[in-house]
Amino acid sequence: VVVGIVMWRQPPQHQEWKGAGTTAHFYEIILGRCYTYTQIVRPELGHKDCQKIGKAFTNAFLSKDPCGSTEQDYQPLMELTNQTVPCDKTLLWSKTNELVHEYAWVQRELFTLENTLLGYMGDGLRWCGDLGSSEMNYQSCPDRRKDCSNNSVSVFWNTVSKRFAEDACGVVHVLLNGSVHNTFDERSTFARVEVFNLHPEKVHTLQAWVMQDIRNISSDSCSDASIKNLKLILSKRNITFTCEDNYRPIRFLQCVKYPEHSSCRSKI
Ligand code: N1C
Repeated sequence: VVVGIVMWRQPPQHQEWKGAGTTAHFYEIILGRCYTYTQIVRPELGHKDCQKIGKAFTNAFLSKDPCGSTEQDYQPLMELTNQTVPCDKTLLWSKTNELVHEYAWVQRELFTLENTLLGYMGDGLRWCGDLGSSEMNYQSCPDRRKDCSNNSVSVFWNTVSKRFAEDACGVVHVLLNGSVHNTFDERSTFARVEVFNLHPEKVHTLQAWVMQDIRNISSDSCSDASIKNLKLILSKRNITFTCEDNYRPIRFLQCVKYPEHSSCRSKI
């Protein structure tokens, strides 16, 4: 008689993806951020129900295929987190994540998406669920390029960015990066989603501030081909476009970081 012990490898509890998994303590983080935002950052939103909002957030993706995420999945969450941004105070950005938030931190009346409740809650986090489980997948989540574009995180940003642009009114500002190959990148959320969801009846002008890396300033970026493309798209949409290179107030922020740089050394 042969007595064999068969060692079974534990099957993976979740599907395996190429991207990093859900941020550890995701639920606690979004719940905490919701309370911080509605109680401390904007107490006028103190009536929002963070327990409900937290549940709606996780219900948008738990027990679902993380590569089949849809705008509808996030609708209940969207309805619980509506918020008004005053006209002329919307600040969009593309490839200037750090600088734009430094500027919004100083110019407190300006709103980037991360200065609204939903953007604040989701900023920098990763999350996904699994069709065959009611748990979050902390092991891996779909990578936007290697797995699928309709993943829970990308669909979230597409959905909230769309609403943010639709809600904007007056002059809208955008902070662009003049030191990358495509300053206006057609694949970016700004280009794909936000530009096309500004309402021309409410938004008369898009004003771009194009900032270059202070360590290698080249010729002006507003005359760049990709910016001409943005101007063309907006003129077809009946929105006036203005562009300013190296906007001084934001240059000062760059000078805080590199005070010894030649373009920062003149005495004001
Ligand atoms: O694709 P982008 O920039 O043009 O997206 C930026 C644009 C902003 O105007 C925001 O309103 O779209 C909105 N937005 C965010 O606020 C945001 N926070 C974090 C879009 N994406 C956001 N993220 C994550 O960064 C998200 O995972 C997305 O894929 C990147 C976008 O970075 P980008 O290319 O610099």
